[in-house]
Parts: sequence; C-alpha cells; structure tokens
Amino acid sequence: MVVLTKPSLEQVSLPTPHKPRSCFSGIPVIDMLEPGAEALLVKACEEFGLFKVTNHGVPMELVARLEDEAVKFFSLSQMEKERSGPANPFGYGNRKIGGNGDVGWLEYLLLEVTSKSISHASLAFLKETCARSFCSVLNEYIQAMRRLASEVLELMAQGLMIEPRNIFSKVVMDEESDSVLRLNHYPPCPLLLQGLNGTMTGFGEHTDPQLISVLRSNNTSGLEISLRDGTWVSVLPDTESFFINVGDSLQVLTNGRFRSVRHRVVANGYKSRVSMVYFGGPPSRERLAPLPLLMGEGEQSLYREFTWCEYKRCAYRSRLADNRLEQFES
Ligand code: GA4
Repeated sequence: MVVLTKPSLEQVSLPTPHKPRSCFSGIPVIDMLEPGAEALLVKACEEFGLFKVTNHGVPMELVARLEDEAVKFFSLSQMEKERSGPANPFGYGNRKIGGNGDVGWLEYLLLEVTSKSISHASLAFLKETCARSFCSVLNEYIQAMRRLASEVLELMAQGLMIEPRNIFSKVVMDEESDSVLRLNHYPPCPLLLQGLNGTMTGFGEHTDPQLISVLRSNNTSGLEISLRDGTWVSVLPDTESFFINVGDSLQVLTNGRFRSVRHRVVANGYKSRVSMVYFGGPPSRERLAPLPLLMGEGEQSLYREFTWCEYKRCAYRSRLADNRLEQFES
C-alpha cells in the first residue's frame, strides 16, 4: 500500500463522530453484458439509487494509472498542493467542502470537465503542480467515464422502455455538458486510534446533483448509503467494479421513480481511501422536468421545470446535507 503524507491539522472544527454501521451485502450487481441487465438496472435505481457494474469495458490498467497519479499528487508537500487551490469550487481542497461551512476528513482535487477533457481553467492550475502524464491520463479517464455513463444511461432508457434510447445519455454527451471529476484522498484518521468512540465523517451525507455519478475506490471501506427506510449501511469496496449513483437530476427526469441516493464517507483509522468520481451533468441551459413519456395517466408532476444553471445556483448556496430538490417541487 502507498503511504501518503499526513495532512497538517488546520484550524477547522472537526466533523462530528457517529456510530459505525453494519456491512450491507445487498448492493445490486449489474453485469453490463448480461441479457436482461436493463430491467435489473431499473429495479436497482428504484430500490437503492445505487448499484455496481461489472463487464464495464473500462481497462483496469487505465484506472490504476490514474490512481497512481492521484496518489503522487496527494503525496506532494502541502505547499505544492496548495498551489492548485483553494477549491473555489474547482481546484485542490483540504477539509473544507463547498463554501458554506461543511468540513470532512479529506483532501481532494475537483476538476471541471467540458465535453471531452478537463476545462482550460482546471488545466491551468493543474499545470502548476503536475506532470503532463497526469493531465493526459485524466483526459483518457474522462473519456472512458463519459462512455460508461452514456452506456448505463442508455440501458436505463431501454429498461424504462422509452425512446429514443439516448434520451438520458444525450444530456451528458452534449458538447456543453457540465460534468465534474473528483479525486478524493481520505487519510487515516489518528483520532480513531486514540479511543475516539465511533467514526469520523470523511464526506458528510448528501445526494449528488447531476444525472449519474460513476465511482471507483481503492480497497479501503468508507462508503455508506441510506436505504429507503432511512437506515445507514456500509458498502464494501470493490476495486474491479464501478459504483453508479442516481443523482437529483435523474430523480427529476423520472418524476421520482429513480431515487437519488443519500450517501456519505467515513474515515478509516489505519488506511488511506482514494476514490475517483465522475459526475455526469447536463449543459447549463438544459431544462429539467419530469419526462411526459414516463408519466402514467393522471400522474402529477412532482417538480416544476428549472434549468441546470438555476439548480446549481441554489446548490452552491446550500449545505451538503440539504435537500436541494425541495425548492423545485411543484
Ligand atoms: C456533491 C457532489 C459532488 O462532490 C460536487 C459537490 C460540490 C462541491 O464539493 O463543490 C457541493 C456538493 C456536491 C453539493 C452542494 C454544494 C456543492 C458542495 C456543496 C456544499 C462536486 C457537486 O457537484 O455537488
């Protein structure tokens, strides 16, 4: 295992500890090449808002290359990393999440993604600290994530039996789609070894704003999800699969049939967790509203129409745990 440098303790209040959760083995596994995958996928989005995909076609060698580069970046000195920060919202961030007082036991690199690569702005601050190899593997990875996100979204449309098949995927494949790549490092939390009773929040509970998120982590646990009845369970890591989350935008398009999953990450006492998350979002001007094709006879629309730009404006004013869709309910 790679040992990452310990981040310095900052003058930031620590997140509140909470009780550890039991491991949940019921996360749906969807083999993307299996006939009938689309129906299983729809069921998973309705029941959990989270599932993992196998036979996804993403070369594991590419995943390993990006993870190595991420580890190299997080192993730089604090001063060097901070040349790519502070995250506002993009760039290198340490402990602070968003701009409204949320904190977590992590450091991260948040990158803006425009259609096929990292944006010029994100590239500019990365160039300060990173080798060209990092930028090129990032762009390769983004391409692979876009392809995977699009295939999963197409299977969803197929499973819901709506046409055209690219009804969801075209939103994230659009030239102007507004997506994000997040590299997270959750360092081991020494307080957990000093008799702290409970666990430490790495990334507080929230739902993702976009359509779908594609997550891959190393072999360190930490991800927890809230089930339909509100119980929190811990999700075992799986280095070979990708976890797919339903985001708020997809919940709106499906009029609440698919659920954006509330999730969080807890820190580990011994091991670093490194995760890489691609968030597939719509173009700024995209209008979001329940698709009439998915509404049954007499079914009421749960949300009024709004643009992604409007949603984002509200999101950046919110705290992580807020229900950001509430204000768009009809
Ligand atoms: C949650 C999902 C993604 O990580 C993210 C986060 C974003 C940020 O870290 O800047 C936000 C959060 C996320 C939702 C509410 C706002 C914005 C922090 C925050 C408090 C990159 C995203 O798109 O939304």
